[in-house]
Amino acid sequence: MHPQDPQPTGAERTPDLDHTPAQPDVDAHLRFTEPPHTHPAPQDRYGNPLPHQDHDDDAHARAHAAGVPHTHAPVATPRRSPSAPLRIGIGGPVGSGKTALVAALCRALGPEGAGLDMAVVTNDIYTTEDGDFLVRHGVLPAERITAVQTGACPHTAIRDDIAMNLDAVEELEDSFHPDVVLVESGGDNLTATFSYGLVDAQIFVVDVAGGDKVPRKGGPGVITSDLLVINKTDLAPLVGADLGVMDRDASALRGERPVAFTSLREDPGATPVAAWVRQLLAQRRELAAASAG
Ligand SMILES: Nc1nc2c(ncn2[C@@H]2O[C@H](COP(=O)(O)OP(=O)(O)OP(=O)(O)O)[C@@H](O)[C@H]2O)c(=O)[nH]1
Ligand SMILES: [Mg+2]
Repeated sequence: MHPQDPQPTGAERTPDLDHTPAQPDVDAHLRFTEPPHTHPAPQDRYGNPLPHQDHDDDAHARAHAAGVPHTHAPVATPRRSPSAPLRIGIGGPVGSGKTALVAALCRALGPEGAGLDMAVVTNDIYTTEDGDFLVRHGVLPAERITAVQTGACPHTAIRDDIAMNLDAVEELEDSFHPDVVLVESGGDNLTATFSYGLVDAQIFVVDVAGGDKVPRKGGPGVITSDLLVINKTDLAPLVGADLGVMDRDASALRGERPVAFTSLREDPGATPVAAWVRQLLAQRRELAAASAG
């Protein structure tokens, strides 16, 4: 949190995400009722750093005005032209809630929500299960959802040989010119990450049912993703997971990169994650305007 931010007090107090390791706090998830956001390190279209835009940055200033907890991590930086559709990869272990998060984001950000133009690519090994699920639940028109069958380890298709996914994304972009394309990886392990040749930013989803040790085990997904989502907080009491421990361990490994706690059962619009995406989009648009001007 920036030193000039109003200091929260009492029950609404949010820990300093920038500099102070969080203390164990069983109510940690409550502090993410406001969205986390990141402060991108702006680059021009060739990847050269632009001067740091501090608190005169409009999107950032609005986040300050809303009292949003935030970090100044150099993450979620546009690697491609900031005027191109924002591509967000969603990875994480099997069953952690990736498809549920995609559905939530389509509800919150799509035509029924914030009115953004959306498209989705799902990945399964031999089926089209997740794409079918999203179509069945009507989160977007069917033609905006492409199910890729990877036929191999999910991480291969999002990191090593991204051709199938890239084709699917580009086809959707050519057809619909969406604001945001979500790419859901097949369920994998803690090492799975997306190539930044495929997506602009990546969310890694773990859930509390695997135990509160999961963030501590680290791995590239937990450590380097642009946003770590710890989902199914509603199950924490049932499995004896301490959300404070998860928050402390994740913060220790991730430094300034943000963490959001969600229960998609209780918050079907994934409020903090949707806000993070909107923040990212606003920052990209400002960068696009700055580089056009
Ligand atoms: N209790 C609870 N269940 C959830 C939550 N989010 C997702 N689920 C359930 O968890 C199960 C798995 O969710 P998915 O969204 O399919 O998980 P996934 O990560 O896409 O799974 P794969 O694509 O197979 O790796 C489903 O039955 C969801 O309804 C949550 O926040 N709380
Ligand atoms: Mg899925």
